[in-house]
Amino acid sequence: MNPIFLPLAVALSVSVSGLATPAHAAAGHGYEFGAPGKPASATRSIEVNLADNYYEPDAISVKQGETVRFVLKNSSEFLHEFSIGTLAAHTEHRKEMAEMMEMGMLTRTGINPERMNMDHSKMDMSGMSHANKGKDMPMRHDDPNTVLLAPGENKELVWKFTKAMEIEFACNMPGHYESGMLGRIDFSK
Ligand SMILES: [Cu+2]
Repeated sequence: MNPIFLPLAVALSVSVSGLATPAHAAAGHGYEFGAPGKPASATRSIEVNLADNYYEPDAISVKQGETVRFVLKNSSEFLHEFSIGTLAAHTEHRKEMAEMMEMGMLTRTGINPERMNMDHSKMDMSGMSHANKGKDMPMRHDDPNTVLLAPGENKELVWKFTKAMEIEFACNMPGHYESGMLGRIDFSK
């Protein structure tokens, strides 16, 4: 297995015969501050606009125990991320995103499926027919605290905030966080 692929699999999983799943689990991706929420349990929606390179709003307030439905819209011309996490997790995730950019799996405007297929073929997928590659290995982004939005795209993320701690939402595309694409999450009583 390409050693570079392992962190990538965590951030931007591909369903490769379940390979991504054990890697994911082994990385111990529990979230101390919360968990993916059920849409039906959401008590509130928060709309967040993703722009170049900032969020509107750039701060939100949540209650401990609350499930929030984030309604996300990328109104810009570039690929952006909405990821909820600790500062340390975001720092790690930025390294993974930088690697994905270097490998051409991500570009400034989107995900590169051709490059993704190339990387699959390095992972003993050589026996599979080309047709199956496309069909059986759809790319999915299954880190449940993170979504990637292509230009113009709308997505939702439902999150249950279980523990008040220092977290933020952030875009870890190279250079974006550094230029201010992050948002504060405050816990209210
Ligand atoms: Cu961004």
